[in-house]
Amino acid sequence: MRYLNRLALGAATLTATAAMGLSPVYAQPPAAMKAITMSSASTKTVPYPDTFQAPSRGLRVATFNASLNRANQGQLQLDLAGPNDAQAQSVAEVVQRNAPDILLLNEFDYDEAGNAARLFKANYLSVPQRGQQAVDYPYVYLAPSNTGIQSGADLDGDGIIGGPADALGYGDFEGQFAMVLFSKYPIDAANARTFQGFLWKDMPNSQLPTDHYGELVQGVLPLASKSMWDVPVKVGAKTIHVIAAHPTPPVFDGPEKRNQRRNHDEIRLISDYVTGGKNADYMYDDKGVAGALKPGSNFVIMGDLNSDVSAGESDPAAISGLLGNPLLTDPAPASEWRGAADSAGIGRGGVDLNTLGTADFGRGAQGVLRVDYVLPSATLPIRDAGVYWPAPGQSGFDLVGGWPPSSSDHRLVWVNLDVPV
Ligand SMILES: [Ca+2]
Repeated sequence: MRYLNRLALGAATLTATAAMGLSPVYAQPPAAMKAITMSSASTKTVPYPDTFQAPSRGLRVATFNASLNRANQGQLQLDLAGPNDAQAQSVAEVVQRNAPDILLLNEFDYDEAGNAARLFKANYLSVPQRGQQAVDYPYVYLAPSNTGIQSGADLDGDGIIGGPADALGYGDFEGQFAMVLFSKYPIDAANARTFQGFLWKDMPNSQLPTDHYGELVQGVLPLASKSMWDVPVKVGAKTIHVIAAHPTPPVFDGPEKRNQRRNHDEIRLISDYVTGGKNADYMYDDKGVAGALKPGSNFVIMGDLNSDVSAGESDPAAISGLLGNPLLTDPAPASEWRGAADSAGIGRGGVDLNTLGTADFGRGAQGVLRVDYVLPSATLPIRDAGVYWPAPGQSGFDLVGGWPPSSSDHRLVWVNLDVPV
């Protein structure tokens, strides 16, 4: 998530960089910062494979916050209309090197026709990036997001109505920071469920800040900052439910802690959904169907959950509860590079050497946190898991090193499941 970077840029800068065809977020970093980044190569290096095309890996599922969001509606489609967007190339190369069978991308701007997803497939994933093998995903799922939909109320309490922080989910336009699911296996879209419209006030014992949000606001405010999906994927004889979400970052709060609380409850919704039973009877999907996932279902929770159990500004209770849910397995994937925390420099508030880290928010921010998760149900045996975070000197480092990295501030997280394919 690059709110900080984007907010730090003035409108004039945005306009100028847009006119040059550059994404402002990916403008070249100051040389000094780059030098500091590159000088951290003293970290130990370990062998890192060029590719994960192992023949006996089982089913690979992965989540990746790809930062393929843009400042203006339609810009992502323009950027992807040709094959030369440098950031999209880097993202595609990360995907190709890991070659997941089922892939969730967070922060992928939504358009109803799915043009951006189609263009990303045709012009990037289908094109070998620097010698990698192309990847093909015949099945794609996308759905609307609450981001950028104006609430008509002053949600952030700054005395002004309008702007990204007054939208139902933070965003400059409808569908910014949305998500998309790619799959090599058939997606049962007819039986997919979405929870975009579920109202926060309808969660029992929620953390909804009722002092901050009046009754009128409570009547329209959804819990999901984007959405929560249950997308069934048919893999051989099995149906695996991909539970996808991207809870709001627990930052940019006032004393009411509205975002921290929403993040907590968005994660709790996921845990309640896969747990089911009486405690989950409260939830209803966008078709009006009540209730949670059927007990005994195979599922994989995927997404940037914006919460680390041990660092950052989230309330760790929800993520701790989710990771401890006995119905799922936390594979706790680590990156091979123990020095991953050094990629953006120093000053990371006690989370040096966070080997479970999946995102680097940089110096002066929150440093390296574990926020991206792939959590399979206990019914699905796990072979192995990892975070794609090559070290300096290793193949692929230039995709994730430097500041900002050429691909994303997040890393791809993968899990290999022992599922017949
Ligand atoms: Ca406002």
